[in-house]
Amino acid sequence: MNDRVPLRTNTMTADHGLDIIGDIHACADEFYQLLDELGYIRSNDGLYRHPDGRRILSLGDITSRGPDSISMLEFFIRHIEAGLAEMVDSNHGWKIARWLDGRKVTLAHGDENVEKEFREYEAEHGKKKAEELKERSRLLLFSAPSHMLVKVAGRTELVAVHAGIRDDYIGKETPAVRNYCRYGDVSGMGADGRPIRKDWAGERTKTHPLIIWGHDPRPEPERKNGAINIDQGCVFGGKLTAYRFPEDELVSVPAARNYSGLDDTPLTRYQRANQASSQGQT
Ligand SMILES: [Mn+2]
Repeated sequence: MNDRVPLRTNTMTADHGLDIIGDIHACADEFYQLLDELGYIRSNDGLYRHPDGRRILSLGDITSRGPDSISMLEFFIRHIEAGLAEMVDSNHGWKIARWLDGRKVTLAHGDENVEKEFREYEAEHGKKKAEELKERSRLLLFSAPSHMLVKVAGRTELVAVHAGIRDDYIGKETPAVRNYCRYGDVSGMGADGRPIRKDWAGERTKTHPLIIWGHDPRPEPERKNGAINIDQGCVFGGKLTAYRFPEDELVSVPAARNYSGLDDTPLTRYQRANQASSQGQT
């Protein structure tokens, strides 16, 4: 159904614990630092394993904007194959998948960095190796489920999704559901040319299952109506966050710097908007 590439499973159990990771955006240094903080240890085969058997679940957008997209693609290809990690679909992931599939797409918003990294990879490792990695990356990204159901004793206790989900979409994989999970509740474009993102979590009327999401950065993790945003804009100089399940703990590492090349970032816009609204309340 997903461009002839079968989807991976959309169900996980959390027997030994899960570490759900927010938007990495090619920030490999911070990602490996976070794995270290979470207790993962690099084995001789190059794979990161947790002594308690915990697993990694990425909310997607592992590439683009930051410096190390290929490193993150290779990490998730290898760790998903080894059963040590999983990853859901995302807007940048979907764009890169279509680019790797030879579709006509415009690479922008940091996706052009991925193309540049693949050119450099080919110059260093040759065309054959580059084509192999591109094909494996294409399969990795196209086979990602739109959202992950985390089951405890057969019941869905947690949903991990990139940009958001409606409660009546949970467990479904239609084009509308997949689109919503990638981009969230978007209604047209604002005057600044950016998509208007509606506050789907704020409008949520249920509090179960717990929904862990990213995509829309804010300076601190935000809990709202049984949903937790764990995108702290690492690539914009914020933090990379993990949500530990079932411990219900948040662990973040600070970004070494703002990698995005932008002065006006989602984090600065968030701060401006919140200053404006708190001044409006006086
Ligand atoms: Mn995103």
